Amino acid sequence: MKTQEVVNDLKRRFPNEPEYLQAVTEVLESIEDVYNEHPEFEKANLIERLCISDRIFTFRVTWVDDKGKVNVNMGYRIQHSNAIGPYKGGIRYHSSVNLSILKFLAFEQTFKNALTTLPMGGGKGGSDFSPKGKSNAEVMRFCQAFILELWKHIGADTDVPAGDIGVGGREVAYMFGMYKKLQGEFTGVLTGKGIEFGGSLIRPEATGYGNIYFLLEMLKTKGISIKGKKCLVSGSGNVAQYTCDKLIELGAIPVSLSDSDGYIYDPEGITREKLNYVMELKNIERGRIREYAEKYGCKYVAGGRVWAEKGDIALPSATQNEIHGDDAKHLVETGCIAVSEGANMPSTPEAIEVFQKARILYAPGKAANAGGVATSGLEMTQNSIRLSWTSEEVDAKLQQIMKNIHEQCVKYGTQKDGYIDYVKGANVAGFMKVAKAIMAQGVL
Ligand code: NDP
Ligand code: 2IT
Repeated sequence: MKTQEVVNDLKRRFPNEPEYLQAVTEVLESIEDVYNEHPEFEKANLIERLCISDRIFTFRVTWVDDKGKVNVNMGYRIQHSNAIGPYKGGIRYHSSVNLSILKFLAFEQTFKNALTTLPMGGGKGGSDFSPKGKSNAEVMRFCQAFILELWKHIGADTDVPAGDIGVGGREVAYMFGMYKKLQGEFTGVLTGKGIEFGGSLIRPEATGYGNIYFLLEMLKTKGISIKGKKCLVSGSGNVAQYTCDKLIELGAIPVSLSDSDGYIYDPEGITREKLNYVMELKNIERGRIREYAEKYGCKYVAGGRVWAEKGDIALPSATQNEIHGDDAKHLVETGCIAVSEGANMPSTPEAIEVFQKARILYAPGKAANAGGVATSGLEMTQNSIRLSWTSEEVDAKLQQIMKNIHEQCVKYGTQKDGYIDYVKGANVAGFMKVAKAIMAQGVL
């Protein structure tokens, strides 16, 4: 297999899908050597079978807004691979959602889920519907209309969706309620459910906490403490909030947050009290991060990205391709020692190259943010055994899983000079597990 040949072929077949091609290229470049050591993989055409999703559902979602207007959005679910378990992955509601973005996410999810050590395949879904500015009733009607189409394709043992951008506890609950009504069964079909109806403790916190647990493992390889480190965090949603929460608990100093309108920079640090305000602002009032700057009198940059500031550690937690090559150069030049990705594919290939050339600690999302889906896996386990574990139990399992993912990265990614290439480590470890499962199950 030659990466460039495969990518050229995929480019010809999917010319308008840059994010998908970006994610595939990165994985193929990482695995090229190990793949070529296994001629049986090539014989089984494993590459095409891994890059092309099992199936993709595309549908129209029709819903009525508060003014009585009938609206139409696109709906999608990508069932990428169920080689190692039921399809599993979040649902994204954002105006930018298209097939390319969901295909990249479903592809990445497959390897990420393999890394968690839990039996979950890869999938992703979503819509170009934007919950921003919509009333609760509108969001509910949209979620119900979305599930009215999707319910026949999902199930606790077939495909288990969860949250992602624009889909949090509120949306999961509406979708779960509609699924339950249509199916006539109370099952663990979605994860990220409310605690009263089958959700897991620590699932809301899991992605942000997991990212910091992974970061701690990386820092440990260099004997560096997180205490007192200034941390640039982007986004201000679920992942960003619980990233800040854990940083504060550990004595680090989160100094920034952002949303799609701009960013705030608070050199004094985002304290627990300020974070509580952000949670209220974003999760209940559904306001803009600009309001933080107005309340606490700090800097707000409309349209800017937090990477223009200076920090010891960068924790991108908003969206794909939010760190460009120039941002990466600026971060490295101003003393950033570690980048750990809460978001999926937030660094462009140019940015990754800058981080790795500078030999700083750099963890790709599929390793560092796997704590979210891992805890979804733990929610599925609790649903299956009809029990609920305590926060301490779930948190301990999450910490163990993040440690284990770090170990897999070290095993497969350590270079001759001792530098740990976490991109290679994560991609090779995830790939080998999925590849072995596909090979064992025959040509399907
Ligand atoms: P939320 O919807 O809770 O928050 C997303 C945040 O990112 C918001 O502040 C949003 O701003 C900002 N954002 C979204 N899109 C853009 C954009 N195009 N440009 C600039 N800012 C943007 O989502 P999550 O916190 O759940 O997700 C954040 C990232 O983490 C995503 O990449 C997601 O795929 C990834 N992730 C999430 C997991 C989870 O468990 N939730 C698990 C693993 C990864 P605004 O409000 O203005 O839209
Ligand atoms: O990108 C991700 O891993 C998620 N959005 C979480 C998926 C899940 O099934 O919990």
